[in-house]
Amino acid sequence: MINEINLIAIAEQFTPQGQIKGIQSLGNGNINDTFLVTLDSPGKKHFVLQRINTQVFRQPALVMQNMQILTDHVNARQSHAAGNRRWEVPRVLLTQESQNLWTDQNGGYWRAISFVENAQSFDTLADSSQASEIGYALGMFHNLISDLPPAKLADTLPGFHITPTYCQEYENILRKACPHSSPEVNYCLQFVRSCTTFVDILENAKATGKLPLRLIHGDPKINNVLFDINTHKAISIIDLDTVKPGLVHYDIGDCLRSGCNPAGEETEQWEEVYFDTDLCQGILQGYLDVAQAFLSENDYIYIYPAIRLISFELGLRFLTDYLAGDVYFKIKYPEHNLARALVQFKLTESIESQETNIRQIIQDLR
Ligand code: GN1
Ligand code: MG
Repeated sequence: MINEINLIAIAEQFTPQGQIKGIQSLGNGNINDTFLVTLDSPGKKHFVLQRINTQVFRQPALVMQNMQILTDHVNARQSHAAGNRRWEVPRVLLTQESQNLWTDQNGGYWRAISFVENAQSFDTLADSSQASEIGYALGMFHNLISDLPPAKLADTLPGFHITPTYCQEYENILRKACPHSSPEVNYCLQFVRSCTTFVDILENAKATGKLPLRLIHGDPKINNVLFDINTHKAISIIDLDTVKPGLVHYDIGDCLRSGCNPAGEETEQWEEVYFDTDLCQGILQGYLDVAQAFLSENDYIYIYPAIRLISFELGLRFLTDYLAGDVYFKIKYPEHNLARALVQFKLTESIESQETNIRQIIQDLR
C-alpha cells in the first residue's frame, strides 16, 4: 500500500529533500495513480507525481521516451502556434539522477510531470462556449503534433482504439464468463449484437487509404482539457500517455462522446443519458476553426461514424472488463464497469437516433 510516508520519499526522488509540504490524490483517472505534490519552494509550487499502471502500459520506458520526444517538439513550436493565447504543455521532470522514471522496491514505475497552475477541468460541459474551447484545444493539439512524423513515436499500447480487436476480446471473454442475467446485462449483450455492422468502419477506411495515419492524443476526454481559471479559455491538454500513430477520428469521436454527454460518463442514471447536439456543434466548431486547414473531404465523411463508433467502443471496453472481472479500469463498486457500459451504449443509441441532425451540423460547419 502507498502511504503518506513513502509517497513523500518517492516524490523526493524528483525534488530536493525537505521541500514537500503535502501530497494529495489528483483527478479521477481510470488507469494510473495520480498525486499532486505541493512544494514549499520559491519557484515551483506543485508538480504531478504518477505511478504508471504497468498492467496497461507494459513498457513504461517507451511511454516516457514518447512523452519526452512529444513535449520537446511541442514546446519548441507552441509559442508560435498559439499566437498570443496562453497555451501550456506539461514537461517531464527528472529525478536527482536525471532519469525520467524511478522504480520503487515493489517494481512500481513513478514519474513526475509539471503542473499547470491556475487551471481547472470539467467532467461535463456547461455551455456551447466551453464546448468550443474543448474543440479548440483538440484542434490546437493536432496542429502542434501535425509536423512530428508518426514513426518517431513508439506504439506503447498495441490495439488501442482498434474496435474489431476489442470485439474479438469481448467474444473470447463472453465465451468464458457466465454473467448473471439481469435486465441491464441483457440490454448490453443485445446492444453489442446489434452493432456488429459498423465496427470495422474506421479500420477499413484506414486499410484502404481513405483515412491517413497521423499522430493523435488517444484520450482527449473533456477532463483532460485544462481551462484558465480567470479567462475561462482552454490552455492545455494533458494525459499524454496515449499519444501515438492513429486516426484523428479516434480523438474526434472520443472528445465528442465525452463532451456531449451532459450526465457525464460516471452517472448511475444511465437511462437519462443522451447526446447533446448543441454541445456537439460547439466542440466541432472550435475544432474545425483550427483543424480545417489539414482535414480532407474523407475526414469529414467519417466524423459521424467516428462519434458513434468510439462511444460504442468505450461501452464495449467497459462491458468486456466487467465480464473479465475488472482487470483493466479501476472501479469504485462491484458493478461500476457495467454501469459505465450502460452509459456509453445509451449514448450510442442517442447518437444513432440523431444521425441526420449530427450529419447536418458537420455539413454546415464545412
Ligand atoms: C481511461 O485513465 P483515463 O481516465 O485517462 C482510458 C481511456 C478511456 C477513459 C474513459 C489507456 O483513461 O481510453 O476513454 O479511461 N485510457 C486507457 O474514462 O485505456
Ligand atoms: Mg488517460
